[in-house]
Amino acid sequence: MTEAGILEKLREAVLNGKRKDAANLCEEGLKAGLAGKDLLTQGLLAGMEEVGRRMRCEEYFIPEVLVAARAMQTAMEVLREDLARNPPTQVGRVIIGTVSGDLHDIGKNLVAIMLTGAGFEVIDLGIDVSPSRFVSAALERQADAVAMSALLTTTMVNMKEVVAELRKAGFQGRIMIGGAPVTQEFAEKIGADLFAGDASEGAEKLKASLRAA
Ligand code: B12
Repeated sequence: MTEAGILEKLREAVLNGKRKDAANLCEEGLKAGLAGKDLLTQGLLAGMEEVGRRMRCEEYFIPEVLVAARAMQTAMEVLREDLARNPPTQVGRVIIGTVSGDLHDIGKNLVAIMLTGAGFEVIDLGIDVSPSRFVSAALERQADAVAMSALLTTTMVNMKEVVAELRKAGFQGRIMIGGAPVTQEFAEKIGADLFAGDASEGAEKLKASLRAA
């Protein structure tokens, strides 16, 4: 198979959630002399980008996104060693977590997947993340953005404190929020920079916002 053929098949394998095919194609690509970062960006991430587009058009739903993400993660294992030697250029570094008191993480995990797919380095703090943990991670890891998720009307209010604490600590990056009860109006009210209604839109908006900076 030609190099272009391998990349195209890899993109399709992610799109169709074929994890064994994706892993085998990465092995074949490396053997054929393709760079790990090209297999990542032009194969795996290109596939995830299309997944995001299909999700926005409601051609793909959560199950398709999750199998695509699993295929991407399996194939990434094959590339790990090569990528560690020649790391790809990152779009930016994002700290993500579900806010204090909230244990819902399915949406947050989807956002992390789509951000990774868009080329971000994602540091996932998990669930029930306190404002001080968001702040220390953002500063210590010199993040370009902090992304927060909340699924409860009783916990979304905790986002306000995180925004205030981040600003007080001098954090200069973008702050993006989302989750079922969260709205654009709420984001403006608490001083967050960005709101998105779904994971794919979130990745696109953050990328565009950092590019414009
Ligand atoms: C699964 C679920 C649970 C699971 C969570 C498992 C897990 N690992 O996440 C369990 C069983 C643990 C649970 C517990 C509870 N739950 Co619950 N749960 C749900 C349920 C059924 C689905 C949520 C979900 O995962 N949706 C799918 C994901 C993909 O959607 P999403 O999170 O909204 O994410 C999308 C967008 O919002 C966006 N997004 C999300 N986060 C972010 C972040 C950023 C930065 C961006 C850009 C975008 C973004 O992107 C995603 C799509 O691409 C909802 C009902 C529903 N249908 O929504 C109730 C629901 C959220 N739960 C509810 C409640 C009340 C509870 C409990 C309090 C129940 C109880 N009495 O114990 C507890 C609270 C526990 C806690 N402290 O958090 C209520 C909330 C009501 C409210 N308005 O506050 C809901 C709405 C059910 C209801 N109708 O009453 N729950």
